[in-house]
Amino acid sequence: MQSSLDLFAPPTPESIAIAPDAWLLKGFAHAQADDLLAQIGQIEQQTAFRHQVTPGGHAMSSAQCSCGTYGWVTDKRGYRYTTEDPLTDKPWPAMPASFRELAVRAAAEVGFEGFEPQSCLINRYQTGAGMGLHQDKDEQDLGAPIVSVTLGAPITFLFGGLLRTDKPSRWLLEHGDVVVWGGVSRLYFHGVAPLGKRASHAATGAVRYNLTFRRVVG
Ligand code: MD6
Ligand code: FE
Repeated sequence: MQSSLDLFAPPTPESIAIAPDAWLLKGFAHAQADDLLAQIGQIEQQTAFRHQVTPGGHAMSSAQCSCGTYGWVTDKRGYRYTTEDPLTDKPWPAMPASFRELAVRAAAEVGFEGFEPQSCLINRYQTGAGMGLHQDKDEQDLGAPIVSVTLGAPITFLFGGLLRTDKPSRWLLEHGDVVVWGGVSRLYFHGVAPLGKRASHAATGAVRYNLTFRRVVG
């Protein structure tokens, strides 16, 4: 008996081009999502989510921590990467192998072979938290892509252009979705709309996590 239609095969993840050299991989991390959330719980025991302060003196609405060789830090002195967590004065928690493998696989899926992330910033959004339009430009290595993973409650992602005034397109990011971008759009402005009052997911309740994998130095 043979059939070309396997009703039990998982759906092939859809890859949607959202800008030049930028893709939304729907559900790409869905099968690993429980493991990723468990790893966040482990990381949280070695560091802590904190509302960092921008150079302008505003506390960010998302709470953040990092894992990997470098962590992203902001305070009144500016934005930068550090090898130590300023809360513990110890190195950031190690990046779990499952995090790295997912990021490498997602990057390769859209043609960025050999991506080796050095940093994973973990953002935690609660109701009303968002992130205004910004560029990711604190990395020395702008040749490498960025891989971003959504876990938990859905949020609206805004993807603009090279100018802050470019009108952003809007994309719903759901549990297990992965965004990969680099190349032409590496410095495009982007952000997320405030997490909606009714946004929730069985695995996290009214919380959304975002993992952002980056290469920091060449
Ligand atoms: C977020 N993400 O999704 C915020 N930056 O919560 C980002 O700022 C971001 O998703 C660079 C690349 C991918 C991203
Ligand atoms: Fe960003």
